[in-house]
Amino acid sequence: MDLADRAEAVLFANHTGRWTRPSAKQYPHQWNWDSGFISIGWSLIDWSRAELEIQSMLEAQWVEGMLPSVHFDRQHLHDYFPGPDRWPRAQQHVRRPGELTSGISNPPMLPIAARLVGDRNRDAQERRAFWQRVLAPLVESLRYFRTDRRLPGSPLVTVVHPWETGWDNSPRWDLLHAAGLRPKRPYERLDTRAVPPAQRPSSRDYDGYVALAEILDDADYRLPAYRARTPFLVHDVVFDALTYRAMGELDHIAADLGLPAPFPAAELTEFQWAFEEYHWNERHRTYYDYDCVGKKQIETPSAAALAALGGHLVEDLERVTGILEEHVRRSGHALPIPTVPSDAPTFDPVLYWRGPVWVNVNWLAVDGLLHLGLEGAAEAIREQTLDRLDAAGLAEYFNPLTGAACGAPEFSWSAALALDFLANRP
Ligand code: 9WN
Repeated sequence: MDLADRAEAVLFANHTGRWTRPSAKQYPHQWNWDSGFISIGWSLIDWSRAELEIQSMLEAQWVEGMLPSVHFDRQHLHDYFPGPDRWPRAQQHVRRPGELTSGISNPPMLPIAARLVGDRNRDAQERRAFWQRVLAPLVESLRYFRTDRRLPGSPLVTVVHPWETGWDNSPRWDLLHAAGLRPKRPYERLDTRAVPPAQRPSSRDYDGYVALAEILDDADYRLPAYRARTPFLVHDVVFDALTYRAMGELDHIAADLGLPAPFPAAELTEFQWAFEEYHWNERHRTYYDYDCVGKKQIETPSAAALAALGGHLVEDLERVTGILEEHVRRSGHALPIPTVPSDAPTFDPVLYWRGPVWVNVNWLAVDGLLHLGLEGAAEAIREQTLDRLDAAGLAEYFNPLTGAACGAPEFSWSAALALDFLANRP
């Protein structure tokens, strides 16, 4: 079978009837940012499933507007840790009775996907009907960041948990280690049953993740109460960049429907200025995350600034080529882009977000480079990523030194984004 057929087969196999699991064994529920990427893949082969993917995620929305990171499947509550019992108060926030969710959000890929999925439907009536159905809840999901996730003086999104960023154990979040948090309730991990522990976060990482979830739940997910007790509050460069893009995409959808812009231009400009102020580092000439507790940038080498190009708010070509060249040089000129440059002391070729190649990171970088007209660089990354997938399979992530598949096999966003890469070849 060729790569496109294999990718289609993965999506069909992971589809539950309501949504697409990231992977059958390791991640048996619906994940928010995964569903964004996955719907982009579905839009190429079965448009109605792309719409269903987005609608299903919206069914997990909170009364405050938040779209949670995980939408649980009741049939698999014993197959994944942490389940909804680790987010008990979260269940009181869910708008639709009966839905079970996590208590944190995820990078807002869903509004971006809604725009791309809509554009792929050539029937203008169907496209508009879809956009009419999803626009209001998607706008609410971004407004939530403004109303419930802002710190005084900054319009950027305050991210409360490494799981919220989707880059769980990235060295970007190693500041959590210093806090030495331990959960109150004992717990048992399930993630190392099917994937080797050397490819998964450490016990110390999990102690921190579970303890933060407890603090969040005790605070009833309210930022002021959580802020008083947590060591972890960040402005994530990828999250902020995607939020900026998401606002613009919803403005585009609203304009198409003849509605006023939900996010006025002044708001976008204010966000862009703050992005520059908090994330740009003149000395290292790159974009870093910002630690809102320690009130300083997190100067950790990673591919985050490249993934942030998918947010379409970095326009300075000199900066972009500098960041890309530096990352590639530090990684022995190997492509696709690893999550951490291979010469960094924190680099580990198989350990999850601490070095391996992830398809979504490369997809976001390619999308951003194309947006800036840097076709040559974009095509090189796209072709190398497709070669890797073709050779090693549609796995969750890859060893950048050997090309070997790591993590869960038959991973949905790897399949979905492979389809998109193939469709976008010139
Ligand atoms: C925790 C589903 C998710 C991705 C994340 C990835 C991983 C979960 C886990 O899987 O996180 O949310 O159990 O490790 O880090 O990016 O959305 O694919």
